[in-house]
Amino acid sequence: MRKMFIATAAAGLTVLGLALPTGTAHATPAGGTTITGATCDYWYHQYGTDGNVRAWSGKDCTGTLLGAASGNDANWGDSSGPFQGADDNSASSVMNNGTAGARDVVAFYRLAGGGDAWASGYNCLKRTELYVDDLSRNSYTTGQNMNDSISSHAWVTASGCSRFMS
Ligand SMILES: [Ca+2]
Ligand SMILES: [Ca+2]
Repeated sequence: MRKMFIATAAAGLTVLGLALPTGTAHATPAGGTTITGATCDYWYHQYGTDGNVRAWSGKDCTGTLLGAASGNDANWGDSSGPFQGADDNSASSVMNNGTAGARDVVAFYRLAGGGDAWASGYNCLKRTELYVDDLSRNSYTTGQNMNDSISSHAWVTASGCSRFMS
């Protein structure tokens, strides 16, 4: 029994010893990039308040710049406007480079369809929030996660939103 106990304890230590460095190695680069928003910070300083909303395929404003829009786009998956085709259900980070005004908040919708999309879930990004480097931290008014699921957007007033992204 004693011999068996020692063997088990040793095996347990080996598992811990192997698991800790591996877990740390994986968590640090990914977590660091996501949390600091270093690339989003860079792009925000490039674009400033040029009047557009932007979205990227990757987290922290990396991957493909899906589009930049000074107006609304009621369908990110159609063949017109600043967001088209594969832009639908692809955004993992977004930025509000809007200029101060009445409609300087961006509402992102889970579905396409303009005004009709409100009921299917939305969440709003204020100018003062600047950007969201990881959409998976946010959810729509209907509860669904926002990562890889935005299908349309519109510039709205803050008073028109009941939920804000962070
Ligand atoms: Ca994505
Ligand atoms: Ca479109």
